[in-house]
Amino acid sequence: SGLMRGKRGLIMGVANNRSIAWGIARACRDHGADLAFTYQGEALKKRVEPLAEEVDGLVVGHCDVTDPKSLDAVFAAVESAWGSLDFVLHAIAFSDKDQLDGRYVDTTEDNFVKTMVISCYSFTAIAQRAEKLMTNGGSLLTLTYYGAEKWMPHYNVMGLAKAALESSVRYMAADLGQKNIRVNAISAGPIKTLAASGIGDFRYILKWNEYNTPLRRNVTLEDVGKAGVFFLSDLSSGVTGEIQHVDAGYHVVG
Ligand code: 0WD
Repeated sequence: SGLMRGKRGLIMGVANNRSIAWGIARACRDHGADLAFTYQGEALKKRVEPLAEEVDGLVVGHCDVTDPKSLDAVFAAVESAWGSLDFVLHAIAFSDKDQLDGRYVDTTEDNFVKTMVISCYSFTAIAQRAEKLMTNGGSLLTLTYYGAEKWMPHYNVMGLAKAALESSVRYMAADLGQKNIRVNAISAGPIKTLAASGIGDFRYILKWNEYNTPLRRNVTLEDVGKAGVFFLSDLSSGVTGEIQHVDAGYHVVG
C-alpha cells in the first residue's frame, strides 16, 4: 500500500536480518516509506549495506550512540540528503553479557551506567537531534520489554534501563507534542536476535512464552513490523506516550 509514501525515516539498530529494526524497516518499505540506515562499526556495515539496498534505502553512516560526534554526523547526513525527517526508529540496547545472567544485585556501577546510557539516554539524544529536522511533525519509536514492568529472569539491569526508557517516552511525548512529534514504544515479546542471545536461558524463555501466551506462540518480526507501521505512519496520529505490547498477550498472564 502507499500508506507511508512520501515519509522519510531513519532506522537505527539493524545488526542483521534478524534484527527487530529490520522487521520494522521492511514493513515500512512495503508501505512506501523512504528509509535511511545507520550501522555500528565496520563489521556491521557489511551486513547493513546489502539490507539497505534490498529496500532501496540510504546508508547514512556509522553511529555509536556513546559518541555524540557520530550522532551529529548521522543527523547532518540525513539533513543534507533529505532536508527534513518524518520518523526515527530507535532499536538499540546494550549491557555486558555477564550481567544478563544471575542476580541484578551484583551489577557494577560501570555496567549500570553503560547500560543506561546506551539503552535509555541514547533515545533522548536522538530525539534532540530529530526534533530539529521534524519540521512537519514526526514520530519517534523505541523498543522495550516486559522486564521493565516485572522481574524477569536474567534481564537484570536491562530491566531498569527499559523502565527508565519507558518513562522517557512519557516525558518526551509531553515535551514534543506541541510540535506534533509523537513518541511511543513497542514492548515486544522475546524474539531470537543477536542481542537476545546474550540473555541467559533465552531458549527457555522462548519456550515458556510459546506455551503460556494467550496466542500460544511467540511473536515474529512481521508482527512487530506491522505495529511499527502503525506508530510510524499517520494511522497513529492521535497516539503518543504509549507503550504498546506486541507480545502475543503475555502481559495479561505473567
Ligand atoms: O527479544 C528481543 N529480541 C527483544 C528486543 C524483546 C523486546 C525488546 N527488544 C529490544 C532490544 O532491547 C533493543 O532495544 O529491541 C531492540 C533491538 O534489539 P534486537 O533486534 O533484539 O537486537 P539486535 O539485532 O542485536 O540489534 C540491537 C543493536 C546492536 O546489535 P549488537 O547485537 O551488535 O549489540 O543495537 C545496536 C547494535 O547494532 N547497538 C548500538 N548502536 C549504536 N551505538 C550500540 C551503540 N553503542 N550498542 C548496540
